[in-house]
Amino acid sequence: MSTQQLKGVIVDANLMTVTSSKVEFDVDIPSYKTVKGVYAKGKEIVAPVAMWLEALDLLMKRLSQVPGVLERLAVVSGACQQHGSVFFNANAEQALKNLDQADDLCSALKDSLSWEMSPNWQDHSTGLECSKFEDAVGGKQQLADITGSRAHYRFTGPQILKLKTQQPDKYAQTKHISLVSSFLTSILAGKISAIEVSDACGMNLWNVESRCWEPRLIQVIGTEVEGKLGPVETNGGDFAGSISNYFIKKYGVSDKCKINFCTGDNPGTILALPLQTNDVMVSLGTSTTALIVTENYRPSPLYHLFSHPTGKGYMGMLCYCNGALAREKIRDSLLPLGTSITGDTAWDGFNKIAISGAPLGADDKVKARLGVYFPLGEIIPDVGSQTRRFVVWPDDSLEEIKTGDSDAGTTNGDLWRKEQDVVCILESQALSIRERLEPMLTTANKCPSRIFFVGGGSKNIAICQVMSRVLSPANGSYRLELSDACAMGAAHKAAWADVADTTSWETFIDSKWNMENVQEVPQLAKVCDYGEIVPIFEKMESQLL
Ligand code: XUL
Repeated sequence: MSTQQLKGVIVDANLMTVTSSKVEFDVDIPSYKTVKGVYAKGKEIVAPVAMWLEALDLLMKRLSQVPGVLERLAVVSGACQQHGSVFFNANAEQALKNLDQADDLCSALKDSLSWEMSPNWQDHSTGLECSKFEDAVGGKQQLADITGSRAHYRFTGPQILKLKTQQPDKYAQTKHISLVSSFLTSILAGKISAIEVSDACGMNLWNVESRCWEPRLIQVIGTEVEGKLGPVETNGGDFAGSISNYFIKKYGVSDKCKINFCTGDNPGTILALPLQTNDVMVSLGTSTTALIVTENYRPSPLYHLFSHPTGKGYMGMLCYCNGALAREKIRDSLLPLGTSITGDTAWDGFNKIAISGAPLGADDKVKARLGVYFPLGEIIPDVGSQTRRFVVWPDDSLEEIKTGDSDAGTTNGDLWRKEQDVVCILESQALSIRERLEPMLTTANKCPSRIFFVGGGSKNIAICQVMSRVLSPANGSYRLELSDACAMGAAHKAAWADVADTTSWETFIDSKWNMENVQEVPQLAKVCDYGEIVPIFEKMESQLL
């Protein structure tokens, strides 16, 4: 259940796709008049819960039109937009139990919600509430230490506090609070179901290491909230129960079908790939995201740590605002003034320099060139929009090169030719990732085991090669086209749950995943030790703050 669509993917026991279907909220259920699945009013962004119920009915109808599929369905799981919450009132429990007598989900549950809306992850309206969460435990770092993240507007705890403060009647009528994921589990199982452990880490309420609701944070809202939240399921392979009779009667789903606990979309995405501990997925889109499977719980206010959705270990998530746009600006700066090239050939010049340019832009005078290319304000580090260039001298001192040119390219004679931005932007983007991954890696050399590049930028092999040279994975870099990653991950989770009694996730995914789907990224000759530059890169970043 994403922000804009609900997708259903059915795989067989070997993870081969059998069929899939989807419902696009704006297009397929236009009566709600959502724009990209939400209603936005200033900083407040919400989605109508009833629309999701209609979407689930419509998706099931579409899937039931494929012969011979639903009657063989063994397990259903899900991956849902994170942080959103659904507020059930006292009618919900009975209404869910009686689902099989209903004509449709929407009319069956219309009187079961204390608030008909669900706060969306794009909401920005909880600044005041966020400070209360951080103050309650002593600051950003302390909150990250406990919950895996500093306070965020979109996180469920601050959103619940806002509802309690601004709409106390609705809060008082709330008997149970679900995340979008546990809401879906509950509908499918026909009973209020527990929040899943990985998604619980997107709330600023859950103590990730102690695996309990954190009393000091519960207290920020009020002790009554713990009862409304209920328990958290920590075993990712477990079942909430059997599928509700509603789906058996109405859509012909097998009566043996079981419901595995649904998780969040990012935890779902990490299950889309065969990632083992110390493997990293780097998504090179408009923004940049890196996901890592880790055994080291090393939180930071700059990124997120969740429990791994299998329930064992953790996953780190680095989200950057800048990515493709910054690279495109450098690419365009190389073209003669006033010209433009579109399509893949636009990258030819950039790629040639990327591959042939000296690592770290080193030459006989300069040890390294580092840069900050942020056309948009950045999250990691938390700074405003800026473009800065620094040279590292042989004694490791840093000197900022003032180019007078804010965005891309410079004509500052010998010290920085605009071509040098090419290697610099790719290496600096990768160094920032490497800096943050290092504490989470348990390999001897603090480098990842494998890297999987996905997203638009991964189609450009030169970009992958230069970034991979910096990240220095011990067991190779790969790239692949990954569409509907979180839905695929949820399907994998369901298939694993069916055998989780006897097979660990790691063994399962390793034996089922077909490495022929991925393309190996040829490694460039390794000619420098990027590990040595990381502390200098950190020093450079500290000058931005
Ligand atoms: C993650 C986040 C988004 C949503 C999108 O913290 O807010 O990725 O989960 O669905």
